[in-house]
Amino acid sequence: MKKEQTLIIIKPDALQRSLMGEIINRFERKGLKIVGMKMVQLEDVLLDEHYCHHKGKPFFESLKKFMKSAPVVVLVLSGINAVKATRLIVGATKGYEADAGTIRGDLSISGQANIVHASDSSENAEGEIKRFFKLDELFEYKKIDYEFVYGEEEREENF
Ligand code: 3AN
Repeated sequence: MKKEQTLIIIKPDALQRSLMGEIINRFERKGLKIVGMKMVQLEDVLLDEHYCHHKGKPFFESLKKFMKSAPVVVLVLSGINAVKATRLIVGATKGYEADAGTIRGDLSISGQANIVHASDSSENAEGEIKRFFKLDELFEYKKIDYEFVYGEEEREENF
């Protein structure tokens, strides 16, 4: 168990389909703490970096076009094992394969328009958070439900 931060992108399809509140609500209800949140228009330089593992694949240009088609909302979530916990809530990459109960399983049926991005490892999360947020856009604060979201042994100062 470790305290982690992870990066979420709420994609243009979620914005167009009025699903942003529903998605943020699911992360909040889980007990994840929002420590950064803003709306941004993505551009090529950042997308080339973020999706470099897909460069050269047939869907790369279309993925970039989709990600630029409307603003996105980026969030940094904090919590115990936040990367894995968040990936479980988000579900498998393709909406038509994702389990019911997950964000993608419940709200999408596409491989590309799959509602959210969530960092897939602690190392990638660190790099992605730096890519999208300046230090002064991330916040440290105590949330009043903290003692009920975690057990005594799991709590630490300034979680
Ligand atoms: P995940 O978002 O689950 O980590 P990745 O990193 O493999 O999955 O894919 C990044 C994004 O690229 C996906 N969220 C999706 O929008 C797009 N993508 C992945 N595979 C495909 C595909 N076969 N066809 C179209 N778009 C895809």
